[in-house]
Amino acid sequence: MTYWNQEIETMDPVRLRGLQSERLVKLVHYVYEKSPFYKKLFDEKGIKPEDIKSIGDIQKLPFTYKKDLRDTYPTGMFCVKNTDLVRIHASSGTTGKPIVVGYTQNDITNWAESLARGFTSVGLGKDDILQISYGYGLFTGGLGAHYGSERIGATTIPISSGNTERQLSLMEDLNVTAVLCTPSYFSYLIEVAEKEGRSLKNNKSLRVGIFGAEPWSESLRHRIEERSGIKAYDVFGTSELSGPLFTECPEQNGMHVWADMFIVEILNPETLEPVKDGETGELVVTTLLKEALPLIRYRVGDLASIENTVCACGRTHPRLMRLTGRSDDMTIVRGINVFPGQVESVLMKIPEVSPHFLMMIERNGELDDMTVQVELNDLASDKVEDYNRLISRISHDLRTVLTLSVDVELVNPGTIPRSEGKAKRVIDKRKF
Ligand code: ADP
Ligand code: K
Ligand code: ZN
Repeated sequence: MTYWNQEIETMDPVRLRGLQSERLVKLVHYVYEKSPFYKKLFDEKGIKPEDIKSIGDIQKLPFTYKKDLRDTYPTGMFCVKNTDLVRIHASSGTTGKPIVVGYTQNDITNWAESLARGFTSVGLGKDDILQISYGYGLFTGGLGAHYGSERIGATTIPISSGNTERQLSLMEDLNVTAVLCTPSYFSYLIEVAEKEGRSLKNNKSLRVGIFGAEPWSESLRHRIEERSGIKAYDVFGTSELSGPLFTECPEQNGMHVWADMFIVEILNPETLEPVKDGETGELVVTTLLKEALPLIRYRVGDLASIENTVCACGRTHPRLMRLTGRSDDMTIVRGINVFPGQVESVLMKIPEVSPHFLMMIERNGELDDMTVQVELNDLASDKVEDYNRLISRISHDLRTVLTLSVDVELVNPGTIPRSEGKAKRVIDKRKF
């Protein structure tokens, strides 16, 4: 077992909590002093930095929201002046007006450190060749992964997303060992490679994929691993917390949240009380070391669960389990909560369909109707009876998982638009 930073990664949980306490106390003084936003927020809530004596006091601190970042657009929540900034990124704006985030030199270093730990844990190092197929630019995916890759001394290919033919050629020509991109884009790479008769399964060097930036299911992981012969790991991050940050270890059982840098709380969305280990709730994160844009009890907007037990890999840091979806990704159809991830998990158990699908929601009179467009792949038969059987199977499985009847429409291979970054799954035509 290799570690990037064994002392920290395997630190005794009690000492780790002590370190968190120490850093939280410092953070509270730091933001109060440096940021008019936080000073005002604390004053309004009647909180003094001195009130926070340890991590046990964290619940006294106010929450912060994406809305705060939007209201103070572009840099109103920053704690440093331009002199100390070295980088700016912006969120992809999936759910509204984009937000701007900034980094000091130390912020970039710690970000790369987070990823270096994760990359090392899945066996990547100096001898590896990493193809970074996340978008480069304002999106944090490309440059974030790039700095992590360089940090471990891997040969880094900054290809960015898109230009699928070239992705496949370079992958072969340069003996790439790991690819980093969204799971939906990698599914597309697999598909194009197969179509061109150069299935990734026959690629001898490629062995690891680190996929994230959007929700994906365990069944899609199996599909990807089976069709490409690689090991596929999940990575989580958001622009506000830095970008891609937490990666799965070889256990493939949750992403290690680096507790020396972040405090994670999972709260019941109604009571805002902490839920039990393993229970799903709202993800709330406090950044312990960020200088430019530290966040206190930030309501990320994702539903998640964590496991605090020591991992079989030896790492003591909590694991963020696979995310069901962001809370604002959830659609309510006939009063039932529906996540695209649920649909994906059903579809990926059916060999004849591709990972590309669309959920179309309409209102007919008083009722919501959802149609799931499911794309067939080359394994599908063109006999009418098979076609009908497939429709009934998918409808049945979706009804079981969603507890909702939906229409299923099968479409030909290649019909649903492909995404080079985050996939768009829901088309909601209802007017509210
Ligand atoms: P935007 O919020 O505009 O999409 P980001 O690129 O910062 O901008 O997206 C971060 C969000 O992407 C997370 O809050 C989460 O909802 C989603 N996300 C990122 N990685 C994963 C992952 N591995 N699994 C599920 N969702 C993820
Ligand atoms: K500068
Ligand atoms: Zn582990």
